[in-house]
Amino acid sequence: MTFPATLSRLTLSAQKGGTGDRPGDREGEGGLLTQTTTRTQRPPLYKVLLLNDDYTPMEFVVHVLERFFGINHAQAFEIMLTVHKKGLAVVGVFSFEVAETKVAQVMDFARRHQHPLQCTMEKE
Ligand code: TYC
Repeated sequence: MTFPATLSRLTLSAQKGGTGDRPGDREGEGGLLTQTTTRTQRPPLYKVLLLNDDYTPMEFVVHVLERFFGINHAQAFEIMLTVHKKGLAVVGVFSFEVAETKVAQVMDFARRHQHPLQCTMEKE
């Protein structure tokens, strides 16, 4: 996956463009030099959200956070409680592909265990 670059072109007006000594010089073409700067953009990031429900066991959610997000037990328990009390929490921020994979892994794991746990992603 590649990300777009921002190109900005600065045109320098000059009566004479270069000496003609170097291959890039364009003497005899109106005396204009162009300079292009390239900025590589950062890839967009995506928040992965875990949603509360009334049925998924708390210990299952803690296990999901440990297993798929590498979160230690104490922090996983805290995040689970935040979701339980507030309705949702951000459990990580990733590239599109990684976020998509985490969401799919969590949704599949929950489905296989017949829990209604929901996991989604949104652009940061
Ligand atoms: N609310 C659930 C319960 O009381 C626990 C829970 C927490 C469920 C977080 C989902 O993402 C969740 N068993």
